[in-house]
Formats: sequence, structure tokens, C-alpha cells
Amino acid sequence: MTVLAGAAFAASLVALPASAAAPASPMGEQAEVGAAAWSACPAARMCIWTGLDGNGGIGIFQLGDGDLGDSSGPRGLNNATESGWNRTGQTWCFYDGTSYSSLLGTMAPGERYNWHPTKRNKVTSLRVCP
Ligand SMILES: [Ca+2]
Repeated sequence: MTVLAGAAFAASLVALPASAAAPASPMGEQAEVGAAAWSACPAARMCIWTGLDGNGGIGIFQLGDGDLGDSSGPRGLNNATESGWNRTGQTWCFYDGTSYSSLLGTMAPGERYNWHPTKRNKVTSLRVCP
């Protein structure tokens, strides 16, 4: 498995403005899938993968990333992720656009699943929901 990211994005995100309230739409299509491929995700982090079931490249986040397509933070994840595991204690928001625009859905603490087919390969920014 290719590790695309460290977990050091906290400092660059605290200055970004909070905007939309936490939405209700979940990211997932089911409660949980098999556990075999998820083990690369550390405790207390949000992990997203380029493949289903925690396979492929992984991105590991502490607070989020305002633009997965830019040169800051992990590479290869923009519009390319299909599953996630929220190992933090907070609900996360996922967006189609940069800078937390065009909300796709949310993941509650502890949730781990393949994203709904209509939400795969679209995430461009993510963060702990404001
Ligand atoms: Ca996108």
C-alpha cells in the first residue's frame, strides 16, 4: 500500500474560515464492509482510500485538507477516493469543491465503509465539520 500522506495538516487548516453547518447526508452506502484491508489507518485519524474496502493509496488526516488537488498535502487523492474510516471522535464533512464547497456528505465518528457510488471519485476537500 502506498502512503500518500502524513498526519501533519493541522497547522495549515486552523486559519481557514468555518462556513456551512454540518449536513445530514451520510457518505456511505452501507454500515460497514469487511475489515481485512483497513489496517493502515492509525487511531484518531480520518483515512481515505483510492480504492474500495480500504484498498489502494491512503490519505491520513488529523483536521482536513482544503484542496486535495494542490501541492500541499497528499497527492493522488483528488477526485480519486472511494472509501473511508473515521477514527476520530468528530463528524467529518466531505466536499466536491475546493475550500470546503459543494458538500457531498458526512462521516460520523467510527464509521468505516465504501462511499455511495454517487460520491466516489469526487472528494476534493475534507475537514472536521464546523
Ligand atoms: Ca471534486
